[in-house]
Amino acid sequence: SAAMLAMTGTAALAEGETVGFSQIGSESGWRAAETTLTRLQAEERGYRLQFSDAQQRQENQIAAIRSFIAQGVDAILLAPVVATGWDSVLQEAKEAEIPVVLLDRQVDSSEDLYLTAVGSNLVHEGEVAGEWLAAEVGERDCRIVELQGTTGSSPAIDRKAGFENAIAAHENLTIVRSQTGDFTRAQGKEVMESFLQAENGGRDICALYAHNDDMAVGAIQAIKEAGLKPGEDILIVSIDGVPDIFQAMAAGEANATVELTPNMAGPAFDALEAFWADGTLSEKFIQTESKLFTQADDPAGEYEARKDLGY
Ligand code: GYE
Repeated sequence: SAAMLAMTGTAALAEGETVGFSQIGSESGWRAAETTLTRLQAEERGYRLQFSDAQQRQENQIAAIRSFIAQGVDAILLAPVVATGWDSVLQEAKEAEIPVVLLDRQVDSSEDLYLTAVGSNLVHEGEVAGEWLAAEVGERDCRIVELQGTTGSSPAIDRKAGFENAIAAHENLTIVRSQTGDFTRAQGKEVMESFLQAENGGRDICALYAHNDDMAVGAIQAIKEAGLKPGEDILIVSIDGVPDIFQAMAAGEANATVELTPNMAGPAFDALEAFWADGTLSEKFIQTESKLFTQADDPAGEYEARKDLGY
C-alpha cells in the first residue's frame, strides 16, 4: 500500500500498485501509441493497470474515474477529452486521497485537484507550426485552411491560438476556412474535401494547417483525389510526428510536423513513485519537448526510428 511505501521510502516497491487509466479513445495514431506505451511502462514497473476506453465521451471518463475510486486504486491517469467539467469528479478523487495525473491535455480545474500534468506546451506547438509556414511562404499571399482538433479540447483551443499568434504579424497569411476534423483521419479527409470544393477545387488554397498528423494524412488523400499535389500545390504542416507523416514527408507529400512524444506515462509514473515513496509533490506541469521536423530532416530515417513504437 501507499502507506507502507511511505515507511520504506523505496520507489521500487511501487510494484503491485493498481493504476486506473481513463483514456480518451483511439482517434489517432498518436493516441494508440500513448496507450501502448502506458501499458508497457506499467508492465515494466509491475503495476496492475486498469484500462478504460471512453470512446471520446467525457461522461464515460467520469464514470470510469468513479469506478476507479470505488475500487480504491492507488492512482489515476486521466487524458481529459475536453477542458471543462472535471471539478466534481476530481474533488471526489481528492477526498478519497487518490492522486490523479493528467496526460497530454489540460483541464480548467484548480491545480490542487491533481498531482501533476504531463504534456507539451500546446500553444507553443501551434506557434512553431505557424512560424515554419510564415518563413516558408515569405512575402507571397497565402490562403490557409485549418483542420481543428476535437471541439473543446485543450489541444484544439491552444494549437489554434498559437498558430494565430505566429501568423498575426504577417498580413499576407490568412486563415480562410477553419473547421473541426475531430483529430481523425476520416474526418480530416471529409472536411478537406469540402474545403477543396469551396476553394476552386483547391486551387485557391496555399496551405493546410492540421492540429494533428492523422487529419493531415486524411487531407493528403483528399488533395490527391482532387488532382493536386499535396506538399507542393498545397503546403502541409501538422503536429504529432507519427510514422505515417514522416512517410508522407519522405514522399514529398507533407512538409513539416511538430513532434509530440507518446511516452507521457514514463514521467507520470516517475512522479507517482516519488509521491508514493515519501509524499513528494512534483511540479504541477511536467513539460515534454516540441521539435520541428521538415523534409530536410531525414523523414525516411525518422519513420524507421518510430515505426515500432506502438503506432
Ligand atoms: O495531438 C492528437 C490526439 O491530446 C495532444 O490528441 C493530444 C492530441 C494529439 O488525438 O493526435
